[in-house]
Amino acid sequence: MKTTANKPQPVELSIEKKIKRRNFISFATFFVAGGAAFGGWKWLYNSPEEKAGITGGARQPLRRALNKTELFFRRIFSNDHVVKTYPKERAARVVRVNSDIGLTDESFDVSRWQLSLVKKKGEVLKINIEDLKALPKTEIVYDFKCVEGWDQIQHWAGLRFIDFIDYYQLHDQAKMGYVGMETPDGEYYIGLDMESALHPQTILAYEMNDKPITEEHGAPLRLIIPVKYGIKNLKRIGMINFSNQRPRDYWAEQGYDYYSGL
Ligand SMILES: Nc1nc2c(c(=O)[nH]1)N[C@H]1C(S)=C(S)[C@@H](COP(=O)(O)O)O[C@H]1N2
Ligand SMILES: [Mo]
Repeated sequence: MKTTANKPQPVELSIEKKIKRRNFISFATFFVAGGAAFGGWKWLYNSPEEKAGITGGARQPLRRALNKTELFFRRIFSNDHVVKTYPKERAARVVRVNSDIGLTDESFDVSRWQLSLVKKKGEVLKINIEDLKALPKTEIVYDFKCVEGWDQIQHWAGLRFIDFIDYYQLHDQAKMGYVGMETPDGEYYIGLDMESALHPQTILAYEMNDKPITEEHGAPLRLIIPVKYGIKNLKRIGMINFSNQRPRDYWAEQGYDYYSGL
């Protein structure tokens, strides 16, 4: 290795000059930022409060900022954000079973199951599993996450929700704010923001590990929505509807975050 001794050093500002310059910059920054902060605070203090409501009491500009932040996060965590996927070999062979609310009705018969698609109030379309299986199939292998603290790489397949929307001509419904889904007995129910429902990885699943979904995992049709925690992944879908108001949601009623996004 060569030594580099005796090389001329680059000319530098003297230490003292550097300190002076830094001090000037920090004082200037302090005054400008401080002034702006005070002005901003006065502006905020004098601005009207938003109307009373659930979030009532916050100054309007703050609420606007909060609403924007929420929208911003909902955007990134929905369509622009794709959940990490894995090769098939990484998928668990023994898939964890979590809970069975809405799956306990003794009279339920998978072979007679039909999906009720509520297009409008009073306009219900009944759909068979074969109808859905005839449409393009999409597979996904990803890390399924439950709020209770476990996760597992799982392999699911079915019809993308966005393809379902397209095939059943639900474009007007897709302009609404929310999708609601319930088990046939109405015991378990979820509400989804439309952006997450239309996410390209959201699937109406009928297969797990290349076989029809078993009853405990939600046969014949369950929701797989990788941008959300497990609680939103409704097993045994009986009904799907659309609305501009938040649909009822089982776990949100128990105090969990309505969006439960990842
Ligand atoms: N109908 C129904 N769907 C459900 C649940 C449930 O209790 N009933 N539990 C949810 C929760 S909390 C999780 S973590 C996943 C678990 O799905 P799995 O049993 O296939 O692992 O299903 C979700 N969907
Ligand atoms: Mo869960």
